[in-house]
Amino acid sequence: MIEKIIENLERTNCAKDDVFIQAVNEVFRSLEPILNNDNRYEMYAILERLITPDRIIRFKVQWLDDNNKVRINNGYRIQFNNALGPYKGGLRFHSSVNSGILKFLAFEQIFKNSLTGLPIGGAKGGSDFDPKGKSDFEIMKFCHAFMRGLYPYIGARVDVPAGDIGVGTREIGYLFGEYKRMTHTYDGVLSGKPYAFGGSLMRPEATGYGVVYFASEMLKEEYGETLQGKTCCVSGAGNVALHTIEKLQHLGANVVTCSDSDGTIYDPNGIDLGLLKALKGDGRRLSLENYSTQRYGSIYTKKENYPFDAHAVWSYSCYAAFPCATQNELTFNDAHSLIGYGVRAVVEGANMPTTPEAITLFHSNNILFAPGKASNAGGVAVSEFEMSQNASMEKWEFEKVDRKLNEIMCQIYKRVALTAREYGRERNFVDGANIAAFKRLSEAMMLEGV
Ligand code: NDP
Ligand code: 2IT
Repeated sequence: MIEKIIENLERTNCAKDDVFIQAVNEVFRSLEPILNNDNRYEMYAILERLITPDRIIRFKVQWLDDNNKVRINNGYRIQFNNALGPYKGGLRFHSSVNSGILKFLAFEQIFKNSLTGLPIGGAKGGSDFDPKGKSDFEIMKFCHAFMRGLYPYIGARVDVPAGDIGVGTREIGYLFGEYKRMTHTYDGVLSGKPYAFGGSLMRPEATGYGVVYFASEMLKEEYGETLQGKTCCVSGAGNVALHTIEKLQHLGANVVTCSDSDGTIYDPNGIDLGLLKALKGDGRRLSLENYSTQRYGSIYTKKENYPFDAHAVWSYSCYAAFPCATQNELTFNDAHSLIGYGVRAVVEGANMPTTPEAITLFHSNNILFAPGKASNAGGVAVSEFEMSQNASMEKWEFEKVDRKLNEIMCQIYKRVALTAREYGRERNFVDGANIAAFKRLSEAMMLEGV
């Protein structure tokens, strides 16, 4: 059955859908043990319905740059599935964005959101707008124009977008301002808002902190170990990477790497987070080369000086690796290198950063591997906390959000590990996550009827 559905998917989708097909393949391969035991999945065509988005919205975004030149971009929102609650998921602004990448992200999001146990469906959106080199005013004008295309399709009980690559608190603030002007309503239609108007404390930190909470629980349960004193490699230098590094450092780990699309920093004395934030925090995008000129003992490797299909950031000895930049950034060659250097655990902060071949290699070498849909779910979980706070007009303390985030990450780990064991896939957290998420989602779809 799975083969036929994938064949059909490959036939009906276009070349840029390769990452979407990769994500579907990964999920479906995990589901074999559960599909064989229950013919209701076939009767309700659950798999076919799961890979078909409810709605793909595409709109034109026209705006004026600082020279008053007219610029045009594509805007998208893919509302994939709302069986469990309002559509929920981030917006990505990056030159690589197209409908295939957003379909993969929205598809992953429905499983991630299911795993949280919270009442949220899955969606993703964004634009091929490239924020690099744009002035603050240009970012603002673009966000306003983007929202003018998006606002008819979203709502606090309909679809609640948030941030992703290229979209942080600043962009969400501009998007919210325009939504308010267009609709005359002041409600929680976006999450990740500035604290001044409805944002939750800890949403900026949530994804990265959640990744480390998940890792700590997994390492405690599986190895009886902690991150204290351990060497860790992190990739990326954006929202997720910065807060993953921050929490790892709180727990006494030594983080020795970070990276961006142009290169990698190796700092054996431990990343200087203050310096890194000065270069990359709050949407800043200064080159990491500046880090090496300002920090004695650190080494910068430019991307073009590194062999094809391998990445400098994974060429160092570490106990745990945290890919936190983008999809398919940790390849088979990288996995081989990490294993050679003695890595014990790989915990995804980004969405699908590890290629299928690399995951197989980790599994066959008994390396603990945590898939992003489980380990990076802390961001969307705190987004849902923000929706709750907005709906009840409450403001929760930092400590309360932090405690609830920690609890939810530990619960996700337990759900994933127990499900893997129950289906004879002990320590295979990819299968555990996919099966656990699928069970909750498919039950809801069957209860709602066709
Ligand atoms: P940011 O835009 O804040 O940071 C992205 C980082 O990744 C930047 O350092 C960027 O470098 C780097 N990067 C982007 N594309 C590439 C590339 N092709 N090669 C190498 N480096 C690259 O995004 P986030 O930190 O928010 O997102 C990172 C990942 O985490 C994404 O996969 C996202 O989907 C996922 N995620 C984000 C959540 C959130 O709450 N923000 C929640 C859950 C998952 P440069 O600036 O040079 O492009
Ligand atoms: O991939 C993700 O989970 C996000 N970008 C965050 C989504 C959200 O709604 O907070």
